Parts: sequence; structure tokens; C-alpha cells
Amino acid sequence: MDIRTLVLGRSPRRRLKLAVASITVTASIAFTTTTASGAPTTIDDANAAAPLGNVVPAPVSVQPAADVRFYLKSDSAIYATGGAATDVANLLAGLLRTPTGYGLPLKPLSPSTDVRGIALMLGGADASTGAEGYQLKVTGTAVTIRANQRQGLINGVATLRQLLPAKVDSQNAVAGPWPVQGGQILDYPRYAYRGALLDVARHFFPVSTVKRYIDDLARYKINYLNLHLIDDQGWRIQIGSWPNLTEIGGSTGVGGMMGGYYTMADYKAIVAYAAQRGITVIPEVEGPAHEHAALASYAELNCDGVAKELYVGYTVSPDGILCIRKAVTYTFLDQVIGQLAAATPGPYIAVGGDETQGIPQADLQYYYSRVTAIVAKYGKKVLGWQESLGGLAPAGATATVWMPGLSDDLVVTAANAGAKIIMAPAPHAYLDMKYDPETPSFPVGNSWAGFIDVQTAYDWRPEAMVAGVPPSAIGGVAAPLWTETAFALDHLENLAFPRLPAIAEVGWSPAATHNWDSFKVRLAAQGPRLRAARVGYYLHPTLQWPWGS
Ligand code: NGO
Repeated sequence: MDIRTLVLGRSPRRRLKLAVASITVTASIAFTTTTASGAPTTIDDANAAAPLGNVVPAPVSVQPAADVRFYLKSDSAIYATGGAATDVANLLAGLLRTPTGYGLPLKPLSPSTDVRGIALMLGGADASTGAEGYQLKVTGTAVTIRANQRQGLINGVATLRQLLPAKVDSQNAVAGPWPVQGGQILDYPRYAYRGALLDVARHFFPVSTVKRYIDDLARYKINYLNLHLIDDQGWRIQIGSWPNLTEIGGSTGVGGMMGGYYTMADYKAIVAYAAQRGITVIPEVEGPAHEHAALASYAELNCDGVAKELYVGYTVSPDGILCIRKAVTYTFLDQVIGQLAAATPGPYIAVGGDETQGIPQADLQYYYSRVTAIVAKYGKKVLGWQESLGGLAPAGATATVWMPGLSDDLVVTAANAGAKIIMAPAPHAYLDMKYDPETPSFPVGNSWAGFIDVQTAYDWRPEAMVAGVPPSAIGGVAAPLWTETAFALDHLENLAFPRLPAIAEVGWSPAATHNWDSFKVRLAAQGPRLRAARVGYYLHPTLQWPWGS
């Protein structure tokens, strides 16, 4: 029995609990007519400035200036201090020119510049903002975003987008006004790692879909994207010296559908697109399990020297395990990892390591020591799944917990010995789970880890997932989107939204701001924005979605 079937036993009780909870909440909403403050309820409100704190994820500190308003106007400009600030200014101008229809020229910024518009300043921000934080100040004449690093400016831009009226997400020019409420924000993340995972192996998605998902993630300050390039059902990245991986291994997907692969040029384009938006791509090379597609592509990778049939099943292939003691396995991994590392500016290579139950511990340790050495040789750090902590040297390792309760002892020991732990608990953070038994409708959505409504995606504490892990060992959170049952952009977006912003907030916002009642109001205010941007999302019935959602 595989590990996912084992946890299924918990579902019926949980299902009942959720059903009762949702009846209660629906009933209370049906009789209320008040709408959440801050959420536009009429067309006029939709043109108004958003309250300064109405941002997801919640900022660290917000000081509104009640009577002050900035207006972006046709003669406004975007000012930047040069270099990376100018790059980010370009990004911002690109986002604002279409909906406003304004020219928004870029202008250099010096201490004597009389700013009439938006200014991006690199350097001189409060030290508390760190590598990713920013300060945002809104006066009657200017919006100023100041950060010590490029990433901070990008995060400030993500905030500013949410402070403009929701129509800023329109795909065509719309009439102003474009007000921003006055005041100041100081903001920085709780965790350095706020990840998403997109599985392009079970079903292949074109470059345009991946770029679109990156745009969606960037709204909520997600900063890592684990691109799950390899699994039993498909090999999705062209490796020069191993052409069959994509010719054969990339030819299919779950159910025999949606094969395909990225060339290295495609991959580099995705990496660059993400980097521009503040997202670091992590390529994932699974192993020693989940490698059926490679074993079907090359006879010599198999212990018996015979290529396997392609695998198109739904769950993990029982035959997808690399031949751990065969020398060619490591020639293969060296070339795959080497070529991916050369195309990846980010620090991590994800080495998989999940669902290895049944493989002898000595073999696993041998495998991880070889793979770790290869990753280090190419100047990168390993990111594994929690099971790999039995074999990875803890110092310098990062691993993602996906099933609290499975191998907790390994996680606790490694965390106390210096490993960084990312929390992506399936019962809260797996975006491929359905919201409820009917949503999304069949055949989209998994349910082995239970149903995940928006509150369940939001109400969890990373530090409480595995007892004995010191809070300082937690590096962040991640929201995986596996695609056994998702095969269109629309499926991806409706699974991710509005739950992804919930997990993004768990990763970014101070624990002290964690409050479902306040979050659900801010989250619902995202509805008109996502609608205007034509991002698919589920109008979850427990939220009071405002006009335009
Ligand atoms: C598990 C499994 C994946 C599945 C996913 C489906 C991990 C880390 N391994 O998560 O292969 O796609 O569940 O929810």
C-alpha cells in the first residue's frame, strides 16, 4: 500500500467535520446583509482607493493618513535610481500602462528630483527591511518605494498594485481615477522561502501557461517556484546527451495524455521570466523513486538492462526506482543535474526523494551521498522531500515536509542538526486537493489528504506541524500544485485561487497578524482584481465576495 493510500483512512471523519462547518457558515452568511469593510460593493466603490492595509499578504506595519490621497495621472512619471531600480520601474510601468492608458515615462531619480508620480529607490531603507522588505510612502504628490535590494522593490510593487483600484488589473485601458490612500507601510517577510510547486510532469503545460502561473504567483510575493520537471509519467526537459528522455519519456502523461517537453531554451526563458518578477526557479530531478519515464527511455539505466514500458498510471509507479548501485545511474544524473545547473541561476536543485518507502536505508544513503556530491560539484544546494533527510547530510540541506506524521523522527533530528525545513503539509497546503467533494467537479482535484477549504489552507502554523522542530529551523512554506487531475490553465488557477494567497500569507506575514476574520475580508477584496486580470478562481461560498468578484 503506498503512503498516500495509508492516510486515506483519515478522510471520512474529516469530511463530516467540514460538511458540518460549512453548513454553519453558509447559514450565517445567508442572513447577513453587511458587507466586509474595505471591499468594494458598488461600481463607485470599485473606483475608490483601497484602504492602505487591505493587502494580501498582510504587511508588518501600516500607518494610514486618513485625508491624504495620491492620484496617478496622465502626466505622472515613474522615477528610479538606476540599475536594478530601473528594471523594476520598467516592470511596474508595463503593468500600469495598459489599464491606465497613460504613457508613464521612466525618469532618473536624484535627491533633487521633484517627483510627480511613483519613485523607486534602491538603498537607504530601514535595516529591518532586510533582503526582501520595503518601505512604501504615499503623499499627495508621490508614491515612494524604498528597499535595500531589488527583491524588496519587487515586493513593494506587488503591494502598490493592490493599493490602486481593482480595475488596475484590467486587460484594456479603462477610465480613472487612480487614487492611492496616503500613509506609510513598512514590510518584510516572516520566512525567506515562500514557495510554489508546479507539476509539469503528470501533464505537460506549455511555456505560456507556466509564465501565466508565474504572473499569478508574483502578486502574492511568492519567491521560489519548484518546477517538477520529471516524474514517472513524463520527462519534460531536453538533456542534450540523453535525447530519448524527451523523445520517449516525454511523449506521454497521466492517462496517456498531454505529453510534451521544454527545450533548454524554453527552460531558460521560463527562468528569466520568473527572475524578472522576483521568483527563483528550482528545477526538480526526482529520484531514486518517480523515475519511470527515464527507465522507459534508456535500457541501460535499468538493473536488468531492459527498458520499461511507459507508465501512464495515476499514482506512483512501483517500478520507477533507479538502479541505485549501477555506475551509469550517476553518469546520467551528473549530466542531467550539470545541464540544469548551468541553466539555473538560483541556488537550489531539487533532488526529490519522496515516496522511497521500501528502499533499503543503506541504498538510500548511498544514493543521496552521490547525488549531494553532484549537486555540490555544480555549485548548488540540495532541496529534498522529508524522506530524504535519512540520507542527506543535515548541514546545508533543505527539505520539505509534505506529510507531518511520516518520518517525523528524521525531520526532528535533521532540523536539530542544522537542516532547514520547508512546511508544505498536504492537509493544508496541497493545492491539488479539492475544496469539498464537489469542487472542482470531477475529474479535477485529488482528495487523499482530505478536502481543503480556504480556512483550512490559511489556519495552520508552520512551527506547530512537527513537534520537536525548532522554530529557527523552519525556512518557510510551500504550496504544491500536483497535476495528476489538472490539465488546463483553468484547472490550475481554480485550484490555486484563492488558496494560494492564504498560504502566501502564512509564509510572509508576522504570526501576530494571523487572524481568519481579518484575512477573509482582505482575501475577498482580491476577487475583483483576479476577475479583472481574468485569473480563474473559485468563489468559495464561505467568503463575502464584493461587487465585481
Ligand atoms: C505526493 C507525491 C506526489 C503526488 C502528490 C499528489 C509528494 C511529495 N509525493 O506528494 O508524487 O503527485 O502527493 O497529491
